[in-house]
Parts: sequence; C-alpha cells; structure tokens
Amino acid sequence: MQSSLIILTFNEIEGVKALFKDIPFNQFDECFVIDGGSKDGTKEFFEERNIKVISQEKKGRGEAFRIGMEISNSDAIVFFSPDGNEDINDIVKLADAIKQGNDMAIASRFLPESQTDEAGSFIPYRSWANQIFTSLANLCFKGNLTDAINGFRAVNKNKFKELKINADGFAVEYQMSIRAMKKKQRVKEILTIERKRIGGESTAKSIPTGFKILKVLLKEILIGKNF
Ligand SMILES: Nc1nc2c(ncn2[C@@H]2O[C@H](COP(=O)(O)OP(=O)(O)OP(=O)(O)O)[C@@H](O)[C@H]2O)c(=O)[nH]1
Ligand SMILES: [Mg+2]
Repeated sequence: MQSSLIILTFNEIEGVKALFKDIPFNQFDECFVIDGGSKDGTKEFFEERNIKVISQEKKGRGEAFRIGMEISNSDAIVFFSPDGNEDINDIVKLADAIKQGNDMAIASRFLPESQTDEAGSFIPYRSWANQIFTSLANLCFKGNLTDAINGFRAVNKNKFKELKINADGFAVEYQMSIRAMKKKQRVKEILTIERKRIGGESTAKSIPTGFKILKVLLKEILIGKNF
C-alpha cells in the first residue's frame, strides 16, 4: 500500500527548523505540506528543500484535511503537525496501522501510558475538555475511543472519503472520529507522548475551539446517519 505524509503548517518556522531532519520522508511514497497562510518563512523553508507546498485559499485545518485527501495519490495518509506537540517516532506507526487494515489511526494522549503536554500542570483543563468530549462521542455514537480530538492521525483514503468531512478548523478531527463511529470503521489508537510546543503561537484558542467542537457534537446528533 502506498503512503503519503502530509505536513500541516501555519507559521511554524521554529518547530519546522527543529524537527525537519528527523521527519521520516524516506518512509513515504509522497510528502507535501499544506499551509494555511504562513508569513514566517515556513513555506520557503520547505520549498528550498524541494518539498512541495500547497497554499490554502481558505484557512483552517478542516480545509487542510480536505485538500490533503483530494490531492494525495496514496491509500495510507498520515497528517503531521510540526509544532513540537507530536512525536515524530509515531509517524511511521500511524502509517503502519493503516497498512495493517485499519480505516483510521489516532495517536491518543489518553491511553494508560500516554501523556499530554499539560502533564504536571495543576489544572489540566484542556485534557479534561478533550476527555469529556471524547466520552460524549463514545456515549452518543457507541464508540470506544480515548482521544477523539487529537489531530495527529492517519486515514485510509477511500474510507476517509466516506466520511464526507465538512467541519471547519479545529473541529474537523472530532467530526472525523464521530463519523467513523457512525460508519463502524476500524479505528486503532496508538499511545503517544505529547510534548510542549517548540515556538510560535497556538492558533487553537481554548474557548472558541470548545464551542466549535460542541457545535459539531450537536449537529452530528441531529443529522444521525444522514451525511
Ligand atoms: N494547514 C494548516 N495548518 C494549520 C492551520 N491552523 C493551524 N495549523 C497547524 O495545525 C497544528 C496545530 O495547531 P496548534 O495551534 O498547535 O493547535 P494545538 O496543538 O491544539 O495548540 P497547542 O497545544 O498550543 O500547540 C500546527 O502545526 C499548526 O501550524 C491552518 O489553517 N492550515
Ligand atoms: Mg499544537
């Protein structure tokens, strides 16, 4: 099975510079970057190293996932965000999970040995919110995920198409997970240790992101299997 690595960026030059040499490009048949409008040299950094960059006309991670699916020529597609959160060693593990016959593979921050970037913090409110939304998805759509929200994941292209993803921004991963539950897709979670962001700025502001995710949940309850 052929595989593609898709790197998602929006002003991530510091992370990209730190991580580039360890990205396992040679393990994939095709690699490209989908960029949400970086102004910090991220795009130029990749282009100078002969990595194709696709610039989004419409911003947001939802759009980036949809473009990735459309232009990838492989059956196994891994989405990687080089801001430091995601462990590079998991990239090939996610691709392998698809090659082994799973429809989707998620790097989970909440399996027993996993860890989030809030490890050690007194009030890990983002982790709590992630776990609550995951439990609600499991409850409403008969799933058994531990992390329905992490964007570090891989998909089987044809199975991904079935999900007809149309959510915007940071809610896209949650919609993918919910629709995979509805379609009874085979979703494998691998444990991951989430690290701290290397530099730059987070674009996922907690409260607006939380509302977007809640909106997706309510809409998915309403539409049921009609998508
Ligand atoms: N292609 C693309 N990538 C984006 C867009 N917005 C954010 N990203 C990337 O998606 C990844 C995740 O975004 P973050 O802002 O780090 O969100 P987060 O991981 O929830 O937040 P932190 O914990 O603060 O890192 C990063 O690599 C961003 O560069 C976009 O519009 N298009
Ligand atoms: Mg991040």
